[in-house]
Amino acid sequence: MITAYIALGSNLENPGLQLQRAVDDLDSVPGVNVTGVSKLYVSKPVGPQDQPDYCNAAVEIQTSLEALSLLDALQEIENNHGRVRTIRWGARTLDLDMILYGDQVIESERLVVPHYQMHVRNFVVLPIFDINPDLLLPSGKALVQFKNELGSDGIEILAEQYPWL
Ligand code: ROI
Repeated sequence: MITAYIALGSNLENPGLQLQRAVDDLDSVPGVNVTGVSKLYVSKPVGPQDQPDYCNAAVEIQTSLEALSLLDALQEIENNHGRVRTIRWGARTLDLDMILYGDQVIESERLVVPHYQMHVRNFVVLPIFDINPDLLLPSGKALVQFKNELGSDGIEILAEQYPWL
């Protein structure tokens, strides 16, 4: 079993509900068990500003799936939530990003873990910190160090405890 962390984001069509349903969808994937869920956050868009605020959260899972099979499962859930890929960094109904997959470092065409922008995104780091404040990255760096560097500009807690809504 591998412990992995998935970041969730949505800014269209009832974002909080999109994320809540996505947690349940993930837990029902064969070979995936959700073992931790963060608080629910609302955050200002990073990237183009002419789009709605985001809801963000993260989950910890235990999985028997290979990394690329897990990626397939995440993309299938995104598609089931009506995700359409139009403009880069544009609004979306559901984004599921694999942030960490055990302590593996993967740099393939389809998948890069640890996620290459996690250290600049407080909407990724804060939710994972909720679940595991002692987490160490494959580099040996502590998650809390990212959290302290990033601060909490542009992000607020919407709900403390899953189920959030
Ligand atoms: N901004 C915020 N606040 N939250 C996100 O989940 C998010 N996702 C993205 C981009 C467009 C980069 N901006 C975001 O993909």
